[in-house]
Amino acid sequence: MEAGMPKRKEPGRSLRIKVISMGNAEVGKSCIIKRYCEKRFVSKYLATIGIDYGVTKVYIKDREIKVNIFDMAGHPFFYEVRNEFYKDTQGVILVYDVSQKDSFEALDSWLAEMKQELGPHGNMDNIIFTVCANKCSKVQIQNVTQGKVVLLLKDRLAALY
Ligand SMILES: Nc1nc2c(ncn2[C@@H]2O[C@H](COP(=O)(O)OP(=O)(O)O)[C@@H](O)[C@H]2O)c(=O)[nH]1
Ligand SMILES: [Mg+2]
Repeated sequence: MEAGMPKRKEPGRSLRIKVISMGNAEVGKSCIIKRYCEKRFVSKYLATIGIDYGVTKVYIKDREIKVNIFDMAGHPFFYEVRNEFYKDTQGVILVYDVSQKDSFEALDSWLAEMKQELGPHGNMDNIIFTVCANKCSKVQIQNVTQGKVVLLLKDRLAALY
């Protein structure tokens, strides 16, 4: 290789992982994903139609990991589109808005939708779930306490799966 040429990645060393976002419409799913993948924040609300897509790369121990994020539309209308994207998921970002208690309580039904779409033989044991409390700038009207989040993670997730 010529001196000064950028080193090319070895083919086959790149891993891909699939992550999906779940949560009610307008809780901020698309903003979180755009911020993470494109380092920008969108203050205007642009409703996701069906599915949006974000991609970024991370490096773990020099190994390139391509993170493919499928950003689901939260509106019930898009159920038929969403249900195509649940399978082969390795990571889930569950998002709620700290100022909208309903959006926290809805996380259960998002998990139930996923479970239903994966069917009786779908295995959720190896999927990593992350709960993301968004719009913390509205923290003074926060309706969901940290204790409740712990309860959801410990009891409800364990009971469901
Ligand atoms: N105050 C505040 N607004 C936010 C935050 N994140 C997103 N938003 C706004 O909330 C609205 C909905 O965001 P969006 O990401 O499209 O929601 P989605 O429907 O869950 O994908 C947009 O107007 C965003 O600018 C946040 O952390 N704080
Ligand atoms: Mg969206």
